[in-house]
Amino acid sequence: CERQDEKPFRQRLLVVANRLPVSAVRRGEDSWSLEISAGGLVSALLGVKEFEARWIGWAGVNVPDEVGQKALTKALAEKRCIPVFLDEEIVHQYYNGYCNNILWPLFHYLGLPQEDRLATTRSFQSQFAAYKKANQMFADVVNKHYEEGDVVWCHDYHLMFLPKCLKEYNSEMKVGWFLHTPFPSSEIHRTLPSRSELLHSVLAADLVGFHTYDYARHFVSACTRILGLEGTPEGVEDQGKLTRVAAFPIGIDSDRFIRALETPPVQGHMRDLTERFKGRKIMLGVDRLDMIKGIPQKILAFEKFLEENPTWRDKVVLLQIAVPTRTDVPEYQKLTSQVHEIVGRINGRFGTLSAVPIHHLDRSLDFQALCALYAITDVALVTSLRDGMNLVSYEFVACQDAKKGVLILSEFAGAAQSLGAGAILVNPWNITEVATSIAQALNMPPDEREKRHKHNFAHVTSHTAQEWAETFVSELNDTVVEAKIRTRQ
Ligand code: ADQ
Repeated sequence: CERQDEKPFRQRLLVVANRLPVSAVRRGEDSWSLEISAGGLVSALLGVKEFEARWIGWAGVNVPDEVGQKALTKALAEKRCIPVFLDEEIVHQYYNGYCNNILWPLFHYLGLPQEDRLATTRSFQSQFAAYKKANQMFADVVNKHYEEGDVVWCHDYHLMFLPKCLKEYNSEMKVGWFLHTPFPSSEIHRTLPSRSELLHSVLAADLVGFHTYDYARHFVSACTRILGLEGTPEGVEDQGKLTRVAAFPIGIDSDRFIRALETPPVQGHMRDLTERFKGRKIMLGVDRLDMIKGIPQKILAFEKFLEENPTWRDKVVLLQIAVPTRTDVPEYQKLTSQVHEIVGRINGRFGTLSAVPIHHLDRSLDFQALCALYAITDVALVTSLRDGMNLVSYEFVACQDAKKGVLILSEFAGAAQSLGAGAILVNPWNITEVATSIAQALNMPPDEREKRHKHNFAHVTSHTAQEWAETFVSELNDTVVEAKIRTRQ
């Protein structure tokens, strides 16, 4: 959120997201240290420099005492961040429960939880109540800091109830809402008990954005089929009020990656890594350790490739870097153990005294190490089972202008629509197909690699995070002006 140069800002922007872009660690009664956290939304919005942005969100910690809250508020203010304080019970019900256990899997086509029906219904109701309460708490903080003319940009499935709460405070507030995950087919959304209330709340926004036209289309279909509203080419109409619905595919700050490659620390990392894996082709996976990322499927496909291509066994290595997330949720703990078990088995099966085929790290890498890894990679493997966009694929392409490596990309990632022509697209559920694609990528002739890379590099460097944010905000401004004109007519 900080700005380096002196150009005047165009407008004040209140970015509201569940998490602030920093994690706070308490060092004493009134002292805190702040660390930037990894994640797609953070990466994208760090590239946005045109607006005087304030970020409103939860700092990821429970701060029950007033002294701690005051000190944290002060420390965050220096980073232009404003905290929303949520207590443990709300976090448990709203964040772990409704957001991560219900909406996240549902929006990624993994369905609703399959527990005992009655228990699910009961916990569902209390979780939805907590979700609404938490959204209201976000709205209270936004309203306190709102100044006339501000643009309020709400992010993601955690805050679907927020547009309604904000408009109830002030119907003149310019409110946009953007979803970073897929919006599923209306037949999937239809299974959600609170389906209608959530759709109505989102429709209170002036502008609703998605990564792809498909997600936007699914949302409009849900509104027409479930709510019986009218879909128009611009969006959805409800009792004369038009909510504009459109696709705004996100990008990255590609220059930041390209510039980093020239810096001594990144060059140093590149030399070390190249030396470390000399004589072997490098395949790379970088993901949050989440079930939607298809990490077990990816590793099993790599095993199949090794099985079927014995001559490659000592000539290729898979580096899988997985940042642990939501570590207190049992499904995520199970996934970590499952990945460790598969990696251990495959390394036992194909490793030698001097080398193993898979290096798996459960941790976040710093920006320089990440850039170096992207740059020395021969083949990147993005095998998400579903993914709103997937920025790792963009970051890899940005760092590959020298090497022109190959991107293997899931057809179920939003990025398949923008990078599909340059990548090898795969169905991540089809292990055999992914294994065959690995062989195709490793054997691809240089002229074909160059042609594919050129296409993707042109896209990644011309569709940036900055352009994404500017387009969304200017569309939001225009939408509000047009709505006023329509009302006057
Ligand atoms: P994510 O699910 O977090 O984002 P993605 O878009 O791939 O997924 O972004 C991950 C970000 O975290 C990247 O910037 C990457 O560099 C970083 N990261 C991942 N693993 C890392 C590691 N081990 N070390 C350091 N950094 C790491 C959500 C949606 C996506 C959507 C984005 C943005 O799920 O579909 O693309 O928001 O809208």
